[in-house]
Amino acid sequence: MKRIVTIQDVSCFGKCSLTVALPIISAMGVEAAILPTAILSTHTGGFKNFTFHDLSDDITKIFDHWKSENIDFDAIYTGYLGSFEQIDLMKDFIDKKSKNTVAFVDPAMADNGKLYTGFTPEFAKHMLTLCEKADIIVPNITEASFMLGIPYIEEGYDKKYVEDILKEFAKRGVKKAVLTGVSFEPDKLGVAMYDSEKDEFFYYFNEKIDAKFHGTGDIFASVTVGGIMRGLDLKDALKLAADYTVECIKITIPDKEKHWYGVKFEEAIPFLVGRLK
Ligand code: PXL
Repeated sequence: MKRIVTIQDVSCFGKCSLTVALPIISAMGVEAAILPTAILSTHTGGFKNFTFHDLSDDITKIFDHWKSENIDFDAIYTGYLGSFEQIDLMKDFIDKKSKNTVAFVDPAMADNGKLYTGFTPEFAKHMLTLCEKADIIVPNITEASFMLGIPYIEEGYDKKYVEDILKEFAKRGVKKAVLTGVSFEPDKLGVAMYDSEKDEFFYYFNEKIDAKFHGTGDIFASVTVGGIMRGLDLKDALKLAADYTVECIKITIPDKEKHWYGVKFEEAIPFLVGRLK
């Protein structure tokens, strides 16, 4: 059984970051170790007056203890990080990883043209320095545009816009760069990927559903890294992640007033597990 360590916040209520990564990775038959970077009462998207308790002081102590116990991971998967310092701690952790450990970075910090509450363009630039150390990154177009300092185009962009972004990440050292939320046609949404070693682009599209939910990027990232650990190549892992995310959204739509804060990913777990057989 492969082992992932996923490093991101615990939003106690709201179904994102660790509260989706842990159950999804476990359901996929992959061991999930966690390192919570902060504890929030809820996620920051739509709730007011959420609490935020930073756990940065514990991170180095936890890494040091794991090192003394010779604990190793098949993948390091970082998600939402709360500070510049946390980004630096992740860079250091990746620098010290074993050669075969996959460094998977989801620079979760923005969507729909806007940074999440509390983040700045400078933070996005700093996140880029973590992405540069990764084997695989999975930003959405908003995150990519903030990191690279290029204009965010909501719709009507062409393949060149997408492929220039992916190549820019490759130039900066990313082995396989993925871009999520890519759409060239009104009713299709999907992902683009550039494999710098093979100099090859890959696209996968699914139906575009007219609804947005928090946490779907975290679900997508968790399934992608879980799929790779289950032996899928990145293309198949991306297809599974896109299909499962769509499934989660479809299940949630009839109940979207009550579940605006996050999708009912739990009800789609049989779909996910079924696809891994
Ligand atoms: O889903 C990304 C995410 C993770 N963690 C926190 C968030 C969000 C998105 O809003 O607020 C705390």
